[in-house]
Formats: sequence, C-alpha cells, structure tokens
Amino acid sequence: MPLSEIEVTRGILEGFSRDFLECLSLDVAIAGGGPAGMTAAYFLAREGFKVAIFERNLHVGGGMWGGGMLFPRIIIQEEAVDIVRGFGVRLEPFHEGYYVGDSVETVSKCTAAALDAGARVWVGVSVEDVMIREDDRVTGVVLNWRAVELAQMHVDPLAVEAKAVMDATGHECDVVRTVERKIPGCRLMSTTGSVVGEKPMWSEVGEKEIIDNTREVYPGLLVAGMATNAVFGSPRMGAIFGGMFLSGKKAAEVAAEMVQTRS
Ligand code: 48H
Repeated sequence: MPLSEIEVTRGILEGFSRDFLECLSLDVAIAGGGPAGMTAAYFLAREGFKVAIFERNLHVGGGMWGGGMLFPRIIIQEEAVDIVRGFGVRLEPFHEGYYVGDSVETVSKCTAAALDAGARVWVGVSVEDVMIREDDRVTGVVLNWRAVELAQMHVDPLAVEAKAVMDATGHECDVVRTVERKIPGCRLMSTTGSVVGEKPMWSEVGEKEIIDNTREVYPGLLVAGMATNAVFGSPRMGAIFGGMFLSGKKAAEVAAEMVQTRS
C-alpha cells in the first residue's frame, strides 16, 4: 500500500518530537560531534547516562574525515588503541608504539558505537549559548538551527537542561568562549582563569596536555578534545588523534562525576 506524503511527514515529525522531547532534560549535553565528543558520548551512554550530542554541521566527525592534509589516514598512539579498536576500527602498527588507521572508517565506526550505546546525535543544531543560574552554574545549552545562524535570521532559540555541559567544539572552544564573553568577571578553573588560545604545533606536548587538562573549567561546564588545548594554551598536534579519544574517555569520567554530585 502506498504511503501518502502526509504520512511521511507524520512519521518524520512524530519520530523527531518523541526523541527530542526525551532530550529536554539530559545528564550530559555535548556540543560538537568530533572524535572527542563522540568518544565521550559513547562511554557515557554505555554507562547508562542520558547523553546527546548537538552538532552544528550536517555531518559528525569534525576534523577527522580528512586525516592529515586530506590523506584519509590518522595516527593513533599505543595508549588509545584499545578505545579505537573497541569501536571496531582496524589499525595497523607502523612504528614502535604508533598505529595508522583509516579516518573514514574511524568516524563511521565511532559514530555507530555511540549510537548503538544509546547516545542521541542531533545534526544541523548549533549550541549558541548556555543557561546559567544564580550560583553561576551552567545548567544547559541554548540551541538554534545552524541554517538560521548562517542566514542571520532573528529567530529565538530553544533550550535543553543538563547536569553537565561538555564543550567538544574543537579549535574554537565555542561554548567556553561564550561563557567567558557573557558572564561578567568570569574566571575559568584553568591556569590563567581565561581562554589562552591554542599554540603552534608540538605534538608530544599537545598530546600530553590535552589529557591532563580535560576537566571542568566552569561550574557545570567541562572541556574535551581540541577545545581543551585552546582553553589552556597548549600546542596543536596535527594528525595524531590518540589524544582526542583519550580526552573523550576522560571527559566521560569527569562528566559522570559531575552528574553524580548533582543527582
Ligand atoms: C555545535 C559545534 C559548535 C557549536 C563547533 O574539530 P573537532 O573534530 O574537535 P575534536 O576536539 O573532537 O577533534 C579535533 C580534531 O579533529 C583536530 O582538529 C585535530 C586533532 N587537530 C590537530 C591540529 O593540529 O589541527 O570537532 C568539533 C565539532 C565540529 O564538528 C564542529 O562542527 C562542532 O564541533 N561545533 N557544534 N555547536 N557551537 N562549534
């Protein structure tokens, strides 16, 4: 029996509404669906936390699709191999302690793993602001369609509450910058109290500091992935991606603690 256009529309709207309504009150809201955000979502969902990613592009994967300079390969160090292989990604050893993998396979499989674990992923949705309460705690994300943002239409946003908000927006650390800009006298829980900005390439240091600094930087708000190095003024690392997965995993642990102290 043919399906009418109206029934197609009903199917889309009913499915969307049911699933989005479930996301109005989250344990963890993640801004950005790159490798760090996706890994964090996977580990949180696997532990039963209610977690959603809001990704402003139509696709997830952030800067991983293009590997190094559009050669679709990424380098993974030993410490992150279990995480990446845990997603089902095939990795080949190529140097002592280092492996090479296909960036397209890695994006696809880590995304599938996060979805299978129960994370929700919303694409085309920008985190344009946060919600804040009297105790200066970040209590949720403020959302708008990316298309609205790009068209610069004056359309008011909607909001989702969360016990923890994760900035996994990559080099821009967009959410932390928003908090810093909009909260008078804001002091981040970081070395300098403010966003320092990412430093030039030094892989070894960048990969170490990203793990050390993956943490809560403002009450209710934590950082993961390259956003961490942007906030703390650590170097970039090029196409070595292990730190993104390790930071995502640590961010899941930090977020889980934040949720538990608020429950
Ligand atoms: C919703 C947003 C918003 C917003 C941005 O850039 P990403 O891949 O970030 P990470 O940290 O997971 O991985 C970084 C890695 O890809 C990389 O760039 C490396 C290793 N660089 C090293 C080097 O030397 O250059 O993903 C961030 C995602 C993107 O998909 C953005 O579209 C998205 O966040 N995003 N989503 N609301 N306000 N801002």
